[in-house]
Amino acid sequence: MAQKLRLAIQKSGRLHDDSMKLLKECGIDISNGVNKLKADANNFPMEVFFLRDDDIPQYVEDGVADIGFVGENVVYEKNKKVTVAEKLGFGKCRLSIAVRKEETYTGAAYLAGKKIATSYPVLVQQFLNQHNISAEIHEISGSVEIAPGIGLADAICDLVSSGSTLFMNGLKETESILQSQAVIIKNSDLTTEQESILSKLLFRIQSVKKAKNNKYILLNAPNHNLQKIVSLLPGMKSPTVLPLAEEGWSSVHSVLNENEFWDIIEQLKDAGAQGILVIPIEKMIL
Ligand code: PRT
Ligand code: ZN
Repeated sequence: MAQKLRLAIQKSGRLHDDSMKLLKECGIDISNGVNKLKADANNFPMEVFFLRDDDIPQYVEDGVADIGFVGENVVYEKNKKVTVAEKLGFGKCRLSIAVRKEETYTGAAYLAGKKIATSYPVLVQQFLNQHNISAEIHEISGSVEIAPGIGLADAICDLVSSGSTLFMNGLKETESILQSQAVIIKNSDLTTEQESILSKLLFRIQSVKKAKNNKYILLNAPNHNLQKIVSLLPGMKSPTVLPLAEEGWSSVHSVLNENEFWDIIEQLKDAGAQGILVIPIEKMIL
């Protein structure tokens, strides 16, 4: 029987929906069993396991799952024998030190001799070692942000995204020790067949990610400034230029990167471009 790739994703929580969405965008249909422990993909040689995120690195190291979608914060805290194969672009957050807002934080040295509450003892200890600081780490598994308020700790180290949890608990973020996002991890002993399925999956994921970072742009350009407008638009190879029914005008089609988008739009308008349409791209294969 042909082999399947076994993927572990979070059963429920912050990474679940984005993981499912990414699979869908990759054309992988696993609509048949989200409430079960595992589900088969209908149209891709893959089986999906739904697990707690903390357990995913262990399952992948042991080869119970071949690959997993999980946050870098979990990968580096658990420190299992797995390889990061690709960043996924969702679940972005940072692991940060925070103290009571009225404290004066003078840098990492502030933490010397202090008590730090965290669910990430391994990463916090690494940070302290890098700065040659000794402090007491108090490991707790949830609601870390209340620790300073109840006198359990002087500082905390926890995940932050918007910062509102810290703010509501009278804390301020003072130092980031890790930037994190969801990644694919893989077992180190995949068979050739499994590696080949993984390459297909990675190819699809990269196409989806590229498409998200780019927009398709259409505009009308006066022919007298066509050269200038085309030079502003790199495109995948070079922009497409088609004559408009109206004499003296052309339609120009191209692809623009999200990062340079607003800059270039301004320059295009200045060069006389009109009727600019910007359209999302679903997949992009170079
Ligand atoms: O049940 P299971 O063990 O699977 O889930 P979990 O409760 O351990 O994890 P979950 O679902 O909360 O988070 C899963 C992953 O999402 C994390 O491991 C991170 O990789 C990622 N992620 C991204 C976050 C956040 N952003 C985040 N903001 N995980 C947690 N938070 C928490 C943080 O701990 C704090 O309590 O949100 C709060 C801070 O958010 P802001 O917006 O107020 O700053
Ligand atoms: Zn968890």
